[in-house]
Amino acid sequence: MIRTFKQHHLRQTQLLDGQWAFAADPGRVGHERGWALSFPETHQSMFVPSCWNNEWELYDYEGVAWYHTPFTLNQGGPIRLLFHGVMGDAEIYVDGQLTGSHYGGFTAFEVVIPGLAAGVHQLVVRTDNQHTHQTIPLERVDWFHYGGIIRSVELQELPDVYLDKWKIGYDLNIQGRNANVKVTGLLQSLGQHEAHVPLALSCNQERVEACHYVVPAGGTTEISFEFQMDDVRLWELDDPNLYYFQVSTGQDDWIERTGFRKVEVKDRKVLLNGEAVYFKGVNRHEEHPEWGFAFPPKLMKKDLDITIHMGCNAVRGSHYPNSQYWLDLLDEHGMIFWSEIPLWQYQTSHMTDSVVQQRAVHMLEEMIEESYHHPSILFWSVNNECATETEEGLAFNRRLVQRVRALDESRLVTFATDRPLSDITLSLFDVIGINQYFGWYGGKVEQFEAFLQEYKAYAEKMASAEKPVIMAEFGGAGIFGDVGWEENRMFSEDYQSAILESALGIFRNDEQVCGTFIWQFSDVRSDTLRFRDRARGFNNKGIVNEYRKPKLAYRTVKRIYDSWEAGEKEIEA
Ligand code: ADA
Repeated sequence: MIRTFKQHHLRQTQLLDGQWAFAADPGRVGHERGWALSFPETHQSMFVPSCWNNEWELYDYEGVAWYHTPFTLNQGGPIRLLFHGVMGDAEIYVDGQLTGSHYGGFTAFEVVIPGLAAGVHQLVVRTDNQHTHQTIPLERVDWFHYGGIIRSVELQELPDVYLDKWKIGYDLNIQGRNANVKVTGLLQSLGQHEAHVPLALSCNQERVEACHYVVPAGGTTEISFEFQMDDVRLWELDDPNLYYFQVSTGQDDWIERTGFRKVEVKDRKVLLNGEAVYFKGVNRHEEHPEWGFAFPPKLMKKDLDITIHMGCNAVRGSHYPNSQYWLDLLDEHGMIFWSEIPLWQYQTSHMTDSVVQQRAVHMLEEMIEESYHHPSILFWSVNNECATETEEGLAFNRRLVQRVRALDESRLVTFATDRPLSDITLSLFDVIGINQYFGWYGGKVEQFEAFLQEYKAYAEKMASAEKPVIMAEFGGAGIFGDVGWEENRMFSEDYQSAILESALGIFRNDEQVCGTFIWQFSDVRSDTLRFRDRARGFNNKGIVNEYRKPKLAYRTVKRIYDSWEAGEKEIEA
């Protein structure tokens, strides 16, 4: 499952998911031995999508691996292979030929082949999830570097003229409930002859426009439709209306879904459709001990049910772009999402490295392009806990923020800083995310109060006092089942719950704070090689454990979040 709705009725698509041949390549000999053309006979089988670190003997494996599957085309012609997520550096071979490559684990990429004969073909993927000082994320992170083809692989058979890069943008007038909508895209020809193509656009199955276009042989025709929509039903948290747009040529089609809503910042508040929202959130890794990053749709629904039951209205997708199915669920349930790239704890040496810079920009571009239509996403976040007190950090983040704004003016740009009292990048952002762990890594939880005062003074000095603050991470670890009589005993469920209760109370009473994202939703597997102090090999700050069993903190947070209303009125009450 890729989306919760069908994106094509006409375009022939098939999922290539299932058992593929698999060979780990710790010695990196596959190229030399020609595995792209002749796969090693001593292979094992591996389910796609999945993470190899959930399989026998590959628990800790980080490095190169090769995958192979045959696929069959009933008719010859152009094809598009769509990889929804391959960890690391990927190379794609069809019938032994290198046909595409991609860097970065959490965003989709495609390989278009203009002509392939009917019959059976061989698809080989080589992927390398070795992490270094130039990868995103870096080698040292506080989660696990799962490897593999983590999301579905799709084979699409394309007509000679196909639809590509379609996008829905709009300007919304909230009072008038109308929108100027712009739908743009390309007609791409892979054919030998000029083509005359009919094109129809509809919204919720009602025809909006229909025209004919000429597409030169092997060329591209750009299309743009602009029209006004009246009586628009907004995407609201308690009434998340969604609109389906369909473009069709009669031979090819593209269906996308979006919602109409406006997000802006005013007087230290984030406004959604003109109303202040208080974010009752959690940080969630899209990870599970049995599936790694290949998180099954059924469990996504379960995580969604748990977060809604807990009284949340927002999730931070820490620390990488999440799958489209999850975002679809959030869209459908009126939940807010903060989306980010895994730029986690980069120091100046990393941020001045041109390879890192280029990869980061590219990941942002891919994240925004892939997830652009989800109304649930209000925030694009460009980094987490990087050296943003330095000039190098400032220059790098300026570049990232500019790129995000150039691609999407309709959302807020944010980041999560763990050095808020010396951060020199505050002015770049719409909303300031702060990560602080008083009561856990040092100090007492009550210190949050004084800290927020200090931050206020610092933000004034940095001409950023009007920017809303989100407490993007805070919390402590609690080992599931470890409850007792002692007060403030670290790692007990009791102490974890106490930290969250006090912290949430302090944040809710501070007028510059407009939301709280608890660290974290569930316990996640950590990297014991590089993070040696993580008990059980997990980051235990989840308010549910890795199997989604609630800890005491879960019940505490539910009680608190349920007692908060989302709007501004209640803050004053
Ligand atoms: C950081 C980081 C998280 C997690 C957390 C913790 O703030 O952003 O990914 O590692 O600390 O548990 O210490």
